Amino acid sequence: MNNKISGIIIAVLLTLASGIAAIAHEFKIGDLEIIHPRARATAPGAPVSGGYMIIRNNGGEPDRLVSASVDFAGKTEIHEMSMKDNVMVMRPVEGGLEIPASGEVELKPGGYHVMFMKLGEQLKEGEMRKAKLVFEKAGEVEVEFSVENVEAMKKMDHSSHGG
Ligand SMILES: [Cu+2]
Repeated sequence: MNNKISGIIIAVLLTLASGIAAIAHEFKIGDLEIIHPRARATAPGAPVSGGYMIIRNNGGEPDRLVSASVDFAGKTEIHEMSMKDNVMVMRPVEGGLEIPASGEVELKPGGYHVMFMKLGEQLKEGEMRKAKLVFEKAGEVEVEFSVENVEAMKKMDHSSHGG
C-alpha cells in the first residue's frame, strides 16, 4: 500500500475514533462510571475554571473522590458550594466527596465542582483536556474533560479563588 493511501486510511480511522469518543465520553474504573466530564471554557487570562460531571457508583460500597489533578492548572480542588448569609460560598470538601453505594453524585454549577485554580492557559471550547481523578477505593483514573460553554453562576464568580 502506498503512503498516500495509508495516510488517508489513518485519517479516516482517527476521525471515526474521535467521533466515537465524543458520543460516548464516559470513563470507568471499578464500579464507578464518570459521565461527561466537562470544564468551563474561560476568557483569556481568567485565573480559574470549574469541572463538572456525574459520578455513578454501581457497587455496594461507598467510595470517595479525594483529589483531581490536571496539567493546565497550578492547583485543583474538590469544592462544594452553599448559601451562607445569602451569599454563595465555596470551600474544599473535607475528606473527599462521597459517592454513595448504588448511587450517583452530580458535580454541576452551583453545587459540587472540581475547581481549577492558577490556570496556566486559556480553556477553549471544543478542546479535550486530560485529567486524573483519584478515588479512595477505586484508585486513579485518567479522564478527559471536554471544554464547553458551561453557563456561569449568575450571582457567583470564582475570582476570589484566583489566589
Ligand atoms: Cu470552587
